[in-house]
Amino acid sequence: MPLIIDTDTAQDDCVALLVGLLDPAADLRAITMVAGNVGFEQQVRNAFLTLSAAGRLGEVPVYLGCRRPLVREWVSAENVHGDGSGGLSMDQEGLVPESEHAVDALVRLAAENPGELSIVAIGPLTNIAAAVVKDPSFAGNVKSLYVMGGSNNGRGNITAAAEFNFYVDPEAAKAVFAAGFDVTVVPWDPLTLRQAVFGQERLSEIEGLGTVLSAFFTRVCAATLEFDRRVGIDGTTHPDSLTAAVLLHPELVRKASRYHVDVETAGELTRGYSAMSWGVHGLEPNATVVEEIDAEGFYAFIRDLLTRQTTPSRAISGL
Ligand SMILES: [Ca+2]
Repeated sequence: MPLIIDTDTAQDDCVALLVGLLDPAADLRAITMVAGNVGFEQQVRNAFLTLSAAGRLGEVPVYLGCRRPLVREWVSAENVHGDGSGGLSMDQEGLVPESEHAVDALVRLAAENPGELSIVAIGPLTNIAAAVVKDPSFAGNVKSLYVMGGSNNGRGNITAAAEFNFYVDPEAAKAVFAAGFDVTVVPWDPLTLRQAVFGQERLSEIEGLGTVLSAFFTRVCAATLEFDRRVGIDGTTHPDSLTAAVLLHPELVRKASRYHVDVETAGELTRGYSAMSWGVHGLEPNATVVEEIDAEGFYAFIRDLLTRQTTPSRAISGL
């Protein structure tokens, strides 16, 4: 399946990139970077690190996109993710992103392959919204848009009401849901929080695989695991890799329903809140929201991916 991953690369974004890079079902055409989790340049380093860990450095182009939200100041999640790669480092000499802007690349690639490309958007939706503004035919050219964001009438993570990606750029998220994409949403709560958490037993099993990728996974998830435990989540969370996985393997979805999704931009306490209306409020559905997955199947999918032997394209210090 031809796809683009739009990412604020840190922690589970790295795992999602591994899915795009290594799953035989995936044909990853581009990585586009958007302001989100950690500093922009660090996110780019994390993406190159992940490409190297997968043994695919230089094979998939990295495009740099919007460096801040549409109208707001950037908010980071460095308190959650640290540098986003567990302190791993690599000589980045000569690694150059594409010169074309990510928004231009998104518009161009979608127009060159109308109805064929899917986008997995696992950061704030700034690049996607900008592409919609730039090219009114963009939404129609994209086959399907898979969004990690919001909560389905559940808890936020950055505030009580809001999930991080929608909180950081609520105007972008609102614009994307109004743009007419064929959109599928993987929300934070209840889906990710209840079904895509890897507890100690699974983490030990992954660590015991003894591959480059299992060591990479353990390192990039370490800071987030520490944070999660402090806030009462008993394991690592995988919203981004889950989003990529359900695009490539729809059989992992046990239940999904049509909703009208809109995003709060004006609320005093609810900036970035996702209002997911389940069909009784007279609103036309505009999104499919994943409600339940095959949790064991998802874990097995990630574990099997990490079992693969790879040779890093460049030496990674810390692995
Ligand atoms: Ca992300």
